[in-house]
Amino acid sequence: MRLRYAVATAAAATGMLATVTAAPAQAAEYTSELKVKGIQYDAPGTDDNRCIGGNTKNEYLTIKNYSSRTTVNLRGYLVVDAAGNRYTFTANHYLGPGDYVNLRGGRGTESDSGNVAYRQNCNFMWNNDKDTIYLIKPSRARADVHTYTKRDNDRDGNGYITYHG
Ligand SMILES: [Ca+2]
Ligand SMILES: [Ca+2]
Repeated sequence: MRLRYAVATAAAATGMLATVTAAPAQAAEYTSELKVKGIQYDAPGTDDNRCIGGNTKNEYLTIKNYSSRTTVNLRGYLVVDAAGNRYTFTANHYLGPGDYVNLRGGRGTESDSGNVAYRQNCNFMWNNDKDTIYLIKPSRARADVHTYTKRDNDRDGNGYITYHG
């Protein structure tokens, strides 16, 4: 019985994530303080996923607090790509109004003063041709979602796309 309960719970959790990531809603505007400011989805140079000497750290997502008065803790927020790869912010990370964090690939130390967090994974997360970025609240509600293709959304071809100014 206990095992059956655990399996059911896991299935429910999986279903919830599937619901969250099912249909990209590009046009939707979310009433979220935190949004995706932009993404360096294609790190400059040739992709090299070695932890030392590679360039995964130069692939990053910028999450910014667009509220004028509310401080938001990033803890429990989730970032997911189109393939279901995910990263969860597990440490407290308080973003005041206008504050931001760059979520970089590779390994490093999360730092509020340096506005940086690391996925602690040296593999690239964001596809260089096309992908979808899901920023999910701890409640599993969507905070922000963007789908891109290199051809349509990165006209100058520098690997960076701006979403919110
Ligand atoms: Ca990439
Ligand atoms: Ca660009």
